[in-house]
Amino acid sequence: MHTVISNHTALIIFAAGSLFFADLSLGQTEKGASPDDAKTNQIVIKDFHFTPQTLTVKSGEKITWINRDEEPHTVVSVEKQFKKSAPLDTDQEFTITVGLPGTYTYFCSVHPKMTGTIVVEKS
Ligand SMILES: [Cu+2]
Repeated sequence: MHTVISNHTALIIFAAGSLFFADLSLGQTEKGASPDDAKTNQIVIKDFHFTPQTLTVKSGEKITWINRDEEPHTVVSVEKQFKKSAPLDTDQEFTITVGLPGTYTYFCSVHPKMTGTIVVEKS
């Protein structure tokens, strides 16, 4: 019983630590680029997956996708909440500025099983 509780606590601490680290690295990227611009969030396309699968951002922030696969991929909003990308070749990027709060789902039109979600919160 005691052991079970300890393991659980350790897991929570680990999860909290990972979140903090992710936040920190995003902050550093922003600082290095251009401090006056809105925060830029990145989604990596690799091995036929969007990572992170679900990204939470604030209205007005930017999101950049970058294709790290050898295959072309696209980024297409299911409900046309943003303009679709051109086919992205290896290392090509696509950037949008997110609009109204809501949940945006998107997919790759070349490989429709590739999907991702953006959760936009009020800024
Ligand atoms: Cu694809």
